[in-house]
Amino acid sequence: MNSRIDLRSDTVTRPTPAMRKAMADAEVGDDVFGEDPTVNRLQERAAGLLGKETALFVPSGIMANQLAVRLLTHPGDEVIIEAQAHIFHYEAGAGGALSGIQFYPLAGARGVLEADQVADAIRTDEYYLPPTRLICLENTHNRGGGTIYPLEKIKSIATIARSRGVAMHLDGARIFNASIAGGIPAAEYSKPFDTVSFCLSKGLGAPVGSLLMSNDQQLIDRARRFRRMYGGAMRQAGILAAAGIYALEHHVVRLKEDHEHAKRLARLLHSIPSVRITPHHVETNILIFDVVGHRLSPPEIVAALRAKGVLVNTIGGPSFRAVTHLNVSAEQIEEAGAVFSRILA
Ligand code: TLP
Repeated sequence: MNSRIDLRSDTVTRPTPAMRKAMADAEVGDDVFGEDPTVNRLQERAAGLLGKETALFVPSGIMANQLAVRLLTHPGDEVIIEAQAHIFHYEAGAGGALSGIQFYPLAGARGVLEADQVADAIRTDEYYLPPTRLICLENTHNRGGGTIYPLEKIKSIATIARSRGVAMHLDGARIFNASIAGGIPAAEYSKPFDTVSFCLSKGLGAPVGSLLMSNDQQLIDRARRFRRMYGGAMRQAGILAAAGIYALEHHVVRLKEDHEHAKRLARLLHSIPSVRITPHHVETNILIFDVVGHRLSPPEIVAALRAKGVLVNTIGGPSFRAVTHLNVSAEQIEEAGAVFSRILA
């Protein structure tokens, strides 16, 4: 192992020895026949945690999101989405390519939309307009800076959606970060949605996998068909599911440490004159900050930090992203802070 401090994403975590043991010991079967007991157990547990009837294990968060889009729309439909959302920004154009939909992106405040913005964007029922079929929200919001979507705003948007016959999908890749930070059960957040996804491979520290949940068994049966079509049907996937079960049992409550680390790093960054960050905007494990008036360009800053063992990403313009996770300790946060002040001073 090297001593670098990797803040590029919470996707970079390595399975712990105990997680690897759970994987090695997993009872498995062929999941294409529905016979992998560990996958079945993970699906039941995930559905229970999110307060939904049924769940499907899929290889990635993108597949979970794109299955939802496919299930809840028809080609030519319109999907309302926040303009920085992962589904719109980072999924390689999948919504158009795989579901034939178009997006109606709306600018949110750190990723959060207001109900009246959404209400105004829902199309009236004219034959020459694209039918609004789906609203996708993201909680926490990645490019918003790990923002927790306020439950009241979700409920207001859902009320409008229901009254206009529009479906709702939650990209809950980091829903447990929202739940732990805000003290609201994940099932409460997920209640207003027709479909919900979450990722095991982010802050929860599993190597692979996401889940798609719904109360509608027929919808999840169709998701299984599309998962097959997209090449995501897996065989002895219980080895991966075991890591997921382990993560749900051992790595949820500890997310609060990541949040404390992120808040501490935000304060350290705030004390550097060239850095623009609002520490109280850091609600979970993602920090977004700008560096202004520095002689180095953003890619040069990334390279200089990397040379000192601290890895972060640029996310456009003067903006950078740092993400805390279970492979970053409190001491490493202090070390990273010292490296940031040396490079950015
Ligand atoms: N996010 C990744 C990158 O793709 C940006 C990261 O490093 O944060 N929804 C959200 C909100 C996500 O942040 C991500 C991954 C996904 C979905 C997709 O998950 P995967 O990578 O499992 O397909």
